[in-house]
Amino acid sequence: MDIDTIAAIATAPGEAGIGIVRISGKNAIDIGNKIFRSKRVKSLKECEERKLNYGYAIDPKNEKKIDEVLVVYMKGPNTYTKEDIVEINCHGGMVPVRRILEVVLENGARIAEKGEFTKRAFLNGRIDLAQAEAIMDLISAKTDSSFDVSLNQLEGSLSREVSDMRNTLLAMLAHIEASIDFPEHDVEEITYGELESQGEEVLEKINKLLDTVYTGRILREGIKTIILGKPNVGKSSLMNAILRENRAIVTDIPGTTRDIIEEYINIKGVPLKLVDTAGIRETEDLVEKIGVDKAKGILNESDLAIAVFDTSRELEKEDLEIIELIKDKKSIILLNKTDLPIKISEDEINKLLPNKKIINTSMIKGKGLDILEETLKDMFLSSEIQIKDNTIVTNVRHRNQLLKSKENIQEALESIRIGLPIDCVEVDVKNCWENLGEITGDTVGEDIIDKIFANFCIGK
Ligand SMILES: Nc1nc2c(ncn2[C@@H]2O[C@H](COP(=O)(O)OP(=O)(O)OP(=O)(O)O)[C@@H](O)[C@H]2O)c(=O)[nH]1
Ligand SMILES: [Mg+2]
Repeated sequence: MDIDTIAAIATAPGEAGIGIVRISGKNAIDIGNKIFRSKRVKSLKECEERKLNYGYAIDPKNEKKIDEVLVVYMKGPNTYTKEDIVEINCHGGMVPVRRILEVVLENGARIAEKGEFTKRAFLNGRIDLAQAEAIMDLISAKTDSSFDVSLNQLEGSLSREVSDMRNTLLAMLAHIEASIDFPEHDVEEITYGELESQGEEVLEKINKLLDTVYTGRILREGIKTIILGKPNVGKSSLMNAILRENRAIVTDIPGTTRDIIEEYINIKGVPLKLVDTAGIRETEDLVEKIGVDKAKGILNESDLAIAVFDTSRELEKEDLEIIELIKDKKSIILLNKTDLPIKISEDEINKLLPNKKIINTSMIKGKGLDILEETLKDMFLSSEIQIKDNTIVTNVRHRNQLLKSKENIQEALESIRIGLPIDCVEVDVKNCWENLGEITGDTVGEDIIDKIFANFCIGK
């Protein structure tokens, strides 16, 4: 294992109240000592552990002050990485953090790779792989609910379920070993019966976890919701009204929005990834045309469409095209601009789009938004998003491992049922045990570990 001392800037780049440089490894405290000066103490080592100490970071070459700092050291193994850690809090901003990092590197640390602090926490056995991935998910969470799920996973919810299943599989393997060692007829019969029920138990648990994958994706990415309609119907106005800010440009010129605009928002507990698009119409304008094509592309991969119509104008051929596009799609219809004289009736739309929720709105008057929000809540919160205390699979790698394990256990069960020799069963049970172990990192190659941590941010 790599045991050199690593360092990185732990805070986001840019101007901020404070910036933090973190050092981890066996020389961390020595390095901290070399660059920290304080009126109160001669050396960092004299200071109390886990307490912030006021002073200056200096360059030991010339004793020149770099910045005013607060420094803390923590001795392993009760730290994030299980190694000795020093954290230097300096003024936020690109220059002070970079300068302090430079002097730390000159004095014996090397720059940390992406995710290397967390990788050490994993390699040193403080957390398992699923928990390490949860940390990354916490940092990148875009919705409250996905944050909650990741926190659950960090606390070990998924790891516990995986470990329970692996224990059952180990018990199965022990049975199999016993029956190979004592191959009397009656032992074998008992073994097959018991193996079947244990295998079914594992399969059921895997299926239960796989059932959460759709919810997991929604929590991770939000319900991808496209706002669709012909030009000038009020799509961007709707986007702004939902976000309660002037995010998208609104004008009375048709074709105002050309590129897509994406934002995350939580509506009554429903995480949405809201996408405003260019109004759908035939156009000669090259830029607008690309925007229209993009909108149609996004519609295909969306979970929900909010189709907006302008009730102050008769239905036009573009509206009919929209109707055609969303006919078989989960969608909500907004009849907008109801503050103006109405030219489209709800009945007319109802005939063309039966069984769709239709809401009368006026973005100018702020009418109908509350009904829209309630509708979204009813549509998604009750049926599709059940977080509470359930373990939810949000990670694609975990899902793939579960799918592989499912195949393994199904094959094992098949062999048991048709009475194939016990060593055939053994192979599949063992594969299942290994594939599940890759989720928590108990059985996983170095290449996979490297790949996972390479997706982390620097300084974590
Ligand atoms: N009277 C009235 N005007 C509205 C309403 N909603 C939007 N508008 C106006 O309609 C015009 C177009 O609104 P946008 O939100 O830019 O429409 P859009 O669908 O995004 O248009 P494109 O981006 O061109 O496709 C603006 O002048 C809005 O102020 C409404 O409910 N009532
Ligand atoms: Mg627009």
